Amino acid sequence: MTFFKFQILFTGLLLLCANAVSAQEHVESRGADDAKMAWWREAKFGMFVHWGVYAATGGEFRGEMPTNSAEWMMNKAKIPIADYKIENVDKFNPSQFDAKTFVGLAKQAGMKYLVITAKHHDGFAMFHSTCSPYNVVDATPFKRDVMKELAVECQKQSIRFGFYYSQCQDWHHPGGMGNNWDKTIKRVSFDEYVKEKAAPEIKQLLTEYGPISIFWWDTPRDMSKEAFESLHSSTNLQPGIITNDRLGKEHRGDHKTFERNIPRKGPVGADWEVCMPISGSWGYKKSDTKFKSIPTLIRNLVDIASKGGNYLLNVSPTGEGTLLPDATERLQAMGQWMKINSASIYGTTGSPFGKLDWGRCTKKAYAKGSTLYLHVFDWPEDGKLFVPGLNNEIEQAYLLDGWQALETSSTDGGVTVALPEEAPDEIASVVVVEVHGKLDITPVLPKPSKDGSLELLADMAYLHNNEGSEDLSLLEEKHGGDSYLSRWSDAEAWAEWSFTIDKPGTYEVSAEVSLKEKKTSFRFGLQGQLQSAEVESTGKLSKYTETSLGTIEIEKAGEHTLLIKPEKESWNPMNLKKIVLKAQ
Ligand code: JFZ
Repeated sequence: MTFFKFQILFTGLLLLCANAVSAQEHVESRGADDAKMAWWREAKFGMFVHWGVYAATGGEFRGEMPTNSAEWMMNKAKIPIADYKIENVDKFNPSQFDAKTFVGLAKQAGMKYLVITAKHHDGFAMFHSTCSPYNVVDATPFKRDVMKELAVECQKQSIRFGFYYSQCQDWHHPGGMGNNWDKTIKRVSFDEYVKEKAAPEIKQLLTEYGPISIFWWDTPRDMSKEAFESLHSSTNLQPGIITNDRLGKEHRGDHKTFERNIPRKGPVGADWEVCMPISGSWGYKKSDTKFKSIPTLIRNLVDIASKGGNYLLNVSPTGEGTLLPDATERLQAMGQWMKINSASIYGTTGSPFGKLDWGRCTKKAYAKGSTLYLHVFDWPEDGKLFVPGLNNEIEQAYLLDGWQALETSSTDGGVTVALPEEAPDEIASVVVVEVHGKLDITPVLPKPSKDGSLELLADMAYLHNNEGSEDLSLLEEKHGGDSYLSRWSDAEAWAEWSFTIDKPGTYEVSAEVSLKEKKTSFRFGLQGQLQSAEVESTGKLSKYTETSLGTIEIEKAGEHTLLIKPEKESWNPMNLKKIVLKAQ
């Protein structure tokens, strides 16, 4: 069979599967790749593994701990290749490593896929590379192809398997990027590195390790078209493989990546994933005790799912080849929660609501109705869970843990679910609400209080910042209870707030801001009637003052949107806590 025919057959099979699913469930379409992305969207939760020879010393170099994240030790301590070999490569002997136990732990946690560093920036191949002896089989006392062992085991345990590969940075090959400290390197071109090492290694990974579901590029840098093409083309070797957005600047891949932080809102119409270390460092670091708490980890998973994304949670095997008990315990606790609650995570899509006071929501939409999974973080003391704006007829409501039926009552503003006194789970209890028909939810917008003033807080803003990517800097951050817009260095990034009013008229607009530079200018107001404003320095970014910006006319009652857009020529970064509208 030709490769082309094979591909048609394969795509056909995938489409068949996808159709079988959509008969029951209306998965939100995100375009041409629906069939290919189906398993990944369903999965929601994966394990990321940073494992390399840096783990042999736990990120330490001759008694010094040079870096926050252990896999960067060679770079941060400017370790020559020869010394890295003596201190790390020669000492890498993880005799306790057992692929079966390791993959079993991912499975126990409820993770559906595993992505591991086949080669990180240090250039060391954690597989039996056929083009460079700088690899775990030929260069370490361990001599075992750990990628092969994991690939085999993942297949056995039905965990999707993927490789992380640092395609541009390679601190070992003389053509790789990033090593500017080892003066013994006799430089060759980057294209030569791609030809001699990156391309053949990637090809090997995609042909000799069974089915590979994910290829996870990292740290894109400028490269020639030819280099880009030779790396990119390899991914065709695995039909249906999913790639991230970090191959090159113009390469969008199949999904966006968010690093360490969860975006406030998921990007619209795109697949995305948050990768995050379970502790502080990606690679195993001896002194790293910054393990995230079990509640944080579970709530992160829920939070990400409620925004429509996937959670790729990183763990860091030690030089012995095992995880620390801190990591194991956390994964097991997540697994315990998932055992009861996974129906509220797998195969769900993002919340149809705005911000919910008590927690998060995920959903599954079907032809005849929808299932809402209400994740209650803060169990209401009065036993009444209010779901704002929900207008649908309720078919039934119950606790996911134990299926205890719950009474509901509908009012104008939404639905109230009567809860038992005790939360089934202190971290996140799931209340399932099944509704009839197409989802009908009235967005709950802020409106003026009785005295006629309306507060638009930072955490209510919609930010136009390319979903928090680095290229448009503007973030909403929390600091001791307060939320504020910050790091607004980019004049292309802007903010908007939607609200409703019942009294048309003149409103005075003021803003609580801070500003280090002398002054900054921007435009503000309703769409189509923006006006200029300027605010003066408050001395430092941590000092806020309330300043009047001017007045605006609101001609109709109902829904409106107020914007703030930097003035490109005269913008200086300001922080903003809130906007206040006062009826005149
Ligand atoms: C990269 C690596 O340098 C790091 O060691 C780790 O593997 C991580 C998963 O990826 O680090 C990055 C990459 C991208 C950003 C930040 C750190 N980013 O886009 O903000």
